[in-house]
Amino acid sequence: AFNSKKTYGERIENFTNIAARELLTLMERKKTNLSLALDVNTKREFLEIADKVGPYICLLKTHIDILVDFDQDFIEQLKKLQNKHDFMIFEDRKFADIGNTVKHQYSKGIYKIAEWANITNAHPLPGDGIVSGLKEVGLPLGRGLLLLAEMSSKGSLATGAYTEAAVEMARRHRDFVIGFIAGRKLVSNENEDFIVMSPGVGLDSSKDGLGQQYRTPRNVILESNSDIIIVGRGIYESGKDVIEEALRYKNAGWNAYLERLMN
Ligand code: 6AU
Repeated sequence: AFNSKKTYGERIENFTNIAARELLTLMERKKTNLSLALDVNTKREFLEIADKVGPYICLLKTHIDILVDFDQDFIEQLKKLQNKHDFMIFEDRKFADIGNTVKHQYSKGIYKIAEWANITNAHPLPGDGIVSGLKEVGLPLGRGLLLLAEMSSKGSLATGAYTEAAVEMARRHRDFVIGFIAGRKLVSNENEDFIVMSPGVGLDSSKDGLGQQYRTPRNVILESNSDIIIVGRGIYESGKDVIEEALRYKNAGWNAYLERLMN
């Protein structure tokens, strides 16, 4: 069967990368394909929402550089929540420089991303060197990388030949590149598997005022064969209870997946 017809659990064997195997195992165990994009600016808000939503997600997505009060204590608190709720961490760093520079950005500075983020992402724009640089740091630590093959925003330049080149780049680094940020499954060869994560998911609005475009979990998972829905403001800025909203997205994402398996 094609990988979109296989369960998350059945796909573990398609990967050698530790982070990919761990993620698929966790999704199967916790029955969730929901990733929370927690784009808030204070430690207090972040940790409070992460503690509430933690039980319903497979992956907590961070933008570590938007915290106004970041410190080492934040990382310790984050790790505590990770153990308490059993989720993985994805730092949405969108690396975009030459290999030597991203290596430093990934491992050093004040954030030391490689030390705590199971997964991070990069633009394929600079060429293979960006993957090689990140891999030197991340692979020995059991980390995984996603390439931004498409973007959810209006007018994105990541289309057509660029998207195809991203897939080719991923193929050359199968040990470290575990998948893509994209709106749909990009490879439908059953001998080849990549995990696709889709941002721009919302049930109540179709766009924000700054170019973001939203689609439903059903559209993303069932019709476009993506694997993980990334939801931010739809959960924590709806004005409603965050736990109820998280459950709503978790159920929508998981039901779309179950329907895909049965089709
Ligand atoms: O649900 P939202 O719109 O509140 O948040 C979407 C999240 C944000 C973006 O930085 C991120 O998803 N994102 C990405 C990622 C994950 O790489 C790529 C993209 O094309 N669009 C997008 O929104 O944290």
